[in-house]
Amino acid sequence: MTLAPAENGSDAMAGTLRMGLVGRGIALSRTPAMHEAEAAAQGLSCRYELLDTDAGTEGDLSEILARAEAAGFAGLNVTFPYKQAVMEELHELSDAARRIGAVNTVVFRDGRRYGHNTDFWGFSQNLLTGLPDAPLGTVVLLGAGGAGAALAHAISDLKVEQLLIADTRTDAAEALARAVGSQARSVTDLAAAVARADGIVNATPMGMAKLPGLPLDEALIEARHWVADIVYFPLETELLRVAKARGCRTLSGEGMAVFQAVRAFELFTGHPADADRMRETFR
Ligand code: SKM
Repeated sequence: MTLAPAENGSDAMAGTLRMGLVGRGIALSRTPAMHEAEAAAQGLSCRYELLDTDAGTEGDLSEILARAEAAGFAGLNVTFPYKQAVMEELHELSDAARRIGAVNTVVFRDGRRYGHNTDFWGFSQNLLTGLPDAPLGTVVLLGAGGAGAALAHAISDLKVEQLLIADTRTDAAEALARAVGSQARSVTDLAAAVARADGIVNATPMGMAKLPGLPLDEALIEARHWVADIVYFPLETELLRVAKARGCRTLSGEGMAVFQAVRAFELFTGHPADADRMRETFR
């Protein structure tokens, strides 16, 4: 990955909208395909690059951002493990990014860097469109990391009565519950929490192809639960497979991946994006 400057009129990249994803181990990301397909459908020339610090992208986060900005990128998506660290590199944060304490979308404009969190909106949209009748009385959220924080705020904004947050790092779960507000609390007795929950949401990496397994004991899952996962590779995680076999309503991470990209595309380009068209790239 070269991050070549685009200002030069003779540069082959001139007129091409450039964007990228910074992260570690991101070779299987579907985000480049979604952005490039949407741009092509809108008649825009676009190149979305993977800036994988595990696969040859040199420099630290600060240097990568500076090179992308100097090369004329419209913006960058940011993923594990940089969603918190990137906040130090920005001039302004959206309200959601500030509340959540994590940024997954950086927009470069007129020498300033703006941080947004589109995972937050992506999860809500996925839940509202994918499981529109899901009861939101009590929801158990597994994982209080960067993704968990975005989901906790999204779920609490959907007016759940009780959000129960579980993480092996109890201090992280407690801090997130405090940040979310009075309807959230951290739990250590997962069995008791799940027994009174309507829904279970996985925001841990458990179930990813490179981290197979279940984020909770499968014996706790009952048919009356709805179960959502944010992992999208594979689309059917072990959690969703078990939940479906129990008769639960399930929601994969596909929709969240699509909707976070929809909002990021709109922030990068200023053009509305078509979620159904972007979802087609998963077929
Ligand atoms: O927040 C998103 C990010 O924008 C893109 C991504 C991916 O392509 O794997 C994952 C999430 O962290």
